[in-house]
Amino acid sequence: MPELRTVATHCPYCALQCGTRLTRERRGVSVRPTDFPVNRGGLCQKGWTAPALLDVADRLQHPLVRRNGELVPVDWDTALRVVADGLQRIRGEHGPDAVGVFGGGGLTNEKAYLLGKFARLALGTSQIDYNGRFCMSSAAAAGNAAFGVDRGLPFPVTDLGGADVVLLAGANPAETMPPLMQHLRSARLVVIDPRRTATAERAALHLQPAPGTDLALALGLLHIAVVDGWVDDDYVDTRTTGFAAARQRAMTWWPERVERVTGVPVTAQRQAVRMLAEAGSAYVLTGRGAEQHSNGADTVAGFIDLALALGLPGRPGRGYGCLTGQGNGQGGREHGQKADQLPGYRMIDDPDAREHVAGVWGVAPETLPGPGRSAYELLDALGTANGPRALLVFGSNPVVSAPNAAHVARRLSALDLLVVADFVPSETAQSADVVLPVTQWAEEEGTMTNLEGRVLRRRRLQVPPGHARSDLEVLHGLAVRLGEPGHRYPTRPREVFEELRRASAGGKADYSGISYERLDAGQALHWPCPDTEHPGTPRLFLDSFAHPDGLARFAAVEHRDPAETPQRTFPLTATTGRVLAQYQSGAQTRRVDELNEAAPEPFVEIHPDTADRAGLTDGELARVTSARGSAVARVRVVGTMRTDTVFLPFHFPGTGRANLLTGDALDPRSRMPEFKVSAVRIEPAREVVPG
Ligand SMILES: Nc1nc2c(c(=O)[nH]1)N[C@H]1C(S)=C(S)[C@@H](COP(=O)(O)OP(=O)(O)OC[C@H]3O[C@@H](n4cnc5c(=O)[nH]c(N)nc54)[C@H](O)[C@@H]3O)O[C@H]1N2
Ligand SMILES: Nc1nc2c(c(=O)[nH]1)N[C@H]1C(S)=C(S)[C@@H](COP(=O)(O)OP(=O)(O)OC[C@H]3O[C@@H](n4cnc5c(=O)[nH]c(N)nc54)[C@H](O)[C@@H]3O)O[C@H]1N2
Ligand code: SF4
Ligand SMILES: [Mo]
Repeated sequence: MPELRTVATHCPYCALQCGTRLTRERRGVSVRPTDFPVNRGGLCQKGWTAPALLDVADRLQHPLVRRNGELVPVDWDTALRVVADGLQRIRGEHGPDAVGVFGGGGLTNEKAYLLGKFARLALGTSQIDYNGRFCMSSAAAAGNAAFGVDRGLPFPVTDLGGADVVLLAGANPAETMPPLMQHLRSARLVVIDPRRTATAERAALHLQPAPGTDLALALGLLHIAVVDGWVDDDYVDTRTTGFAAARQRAMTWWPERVERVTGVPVTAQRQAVRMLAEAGSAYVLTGRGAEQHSNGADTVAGFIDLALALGLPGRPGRGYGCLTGQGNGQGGREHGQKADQLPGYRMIDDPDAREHVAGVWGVAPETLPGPGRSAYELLDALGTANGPRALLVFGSNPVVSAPNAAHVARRLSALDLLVVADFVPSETAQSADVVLPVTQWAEEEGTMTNLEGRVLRRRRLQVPPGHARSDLEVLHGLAVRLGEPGHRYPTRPREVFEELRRASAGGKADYSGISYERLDAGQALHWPCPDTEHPGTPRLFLDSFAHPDGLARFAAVEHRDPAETPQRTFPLTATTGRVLAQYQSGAQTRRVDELNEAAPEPFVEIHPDTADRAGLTDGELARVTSARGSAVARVRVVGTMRTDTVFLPFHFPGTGRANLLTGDALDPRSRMPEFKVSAVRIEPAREVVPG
């Protein structure tokens, strides 16, 4: 394909997928925002600086194989043969489940689809999951249970522009999706966040609960809605089921009890409910702050219950949604890279689903493996007696981003074979046995599905440097060396998409009516889109919910404490999250000078009194310690913090990893780790004997 001078595409980072136009200038690639509806001419600092990613100094340009402890450049055939031989040997000795695959929510739809197919067919393994488990799984579990389908926002972002009131539970879009804030300009915001974030600064009402207590708060808000007479009885009767049981649970959460557990004053609780109930147009949105808990799925269910009681979901100008995170966080969870799923958001243990997908793949249904382990459980099992002995990583950097990170790094090093496909030497790639250099956004074609369920085209501007190949070519190359027919693993994204359309047909996330032609003609297509005349579905649930009876389900949920609560040795709660200028594990953004200058190092936010008691002053290094270990970070004294809580961003490597603190507790339903609560103590780093 020739190089172009300019293309319309989308930002490589988050799920907002801001529209951009890239142009090749004499001095490199320049980016401009387009008038795309989600960003309408806006970009955040990461989007503006994204072209720098295309030529970072240590861009991977050759396959690397570890020899005598060193990663050395080799040609592609050698690298792929080393991988294929290793996989064959391990499979031969230990069976197909001895090979694991770890995918990512940043992969295009085509890559996510082909990765799932490759795992189930070429490797025959059940052991595939992806980093979206750390991101979307709690909201997905609760959304599926309540509505019968899981799409982050069941309405376009632009609908928020007409809102009077928006409740944001554990989301900080002023830093994590800045251009989204223009759609919230005319709304009064209710923000639930233990920290006074940039988003909370814009709020009409900021509720500041202790981390891990959101479910008590949600139950308390439902309690107030019932007692103060705000429940929309008509809607509850005609569009939902299960209210009586949910209501009964909420009745024990009277406001004073909620205040004792969460720290949110009774008056503020009442005000929040009144604001939502009295608004003509109101939305409830959740983010990772409410979701990344060992009770994350129930917590989201609690907020959905509140939204249902107030009659919001599935009505024009109202709704519930979850702010999906990664660039293809939505599509990434629909095409079969999740342990329990097949394409079209089908379940892998459903006989009809297996038959349909096996038919498209041209194999017998019984050859498809069953469900595998969830992301953390997969990482935790690596190199153990029953766990995988080889792992292929496509699109994640778990050495930095997985919970209990020191343990995960040990598990990775216990493998016989670790293979990482990436375009930069991430911390995980640096510890691999084989590193495969791949193309990135502006060097490839494909589709992404943004947080509104809208399918978008990623377009190629230029050729990759050196010997980088696309992930699709890598999968093809490995598959044929494993003895698979090559035609099963097309390398042209459009061909993969055509197959994905057929595989998704009739599923919940039905893409069968979506084509590159329609997308290239500028059509806005939100799934489900079951045929080529279908206009797509920007708004779900307006007539009915996706359960067979058309009704939404209340969930009768009960609050429980996080896996760890503060006690004598670890008297504080550490929570974690994001800053504007860094993205995720930082593998990409820490390589962009302007972003690194804006957010150069790990830090810990702490209340002045708490800092005083710990003998800490602003700007010095602190050691934060949990039952797992310690992280070192620079102290930021912040007057608006809760005195019982500290905050660390998770974007930094080495001893600054926030995930050295986080533990192995998982939500029983979604298998989401408890990223947002660890019991810790904090002390000056200089007084601690290194070791
Ligand atoms: N700049 C930037 N933008 C990003 C990303 C990034 O890494 N950097 N990542 C993208 C991805 S993948 C995702 S998932 C999204 C995430 O987007 P957000 O959900 O907005 O991000 P977080 O910072 O993880 O969490 C949001 C807030 O939750 C709060 N919080 C912590 N504990 C609790 C709690 O117990 N209860 C409540 N209610 N709140 C709590 C934190 O203080 C934080 O302000 O962002 C996307 N956009
Ligand atoms: N403590 C704490 N930990 C967290 C969170 C938190 O809030 N707190 N949030 C969690 C959440 S929500 C998320 S989403 C995860 C994210 O954490 P990670 O999964 O580590 O995400 P990234 O840093 O985006 O890593 C993606 C890697 O894949 C590479 N990559 C990008 N695109 C492609 C591609 O198309 N192909 C290939 N082969 N490689 C690609 C990038 O260069 C990078 O090295 O972190 C989780 N970890
Ligand atoms: S908000 Fe997300 S998609 Fe938009 S420019 Fe920033 S990182 Fe890119
Ligand atoms: Mo995420």
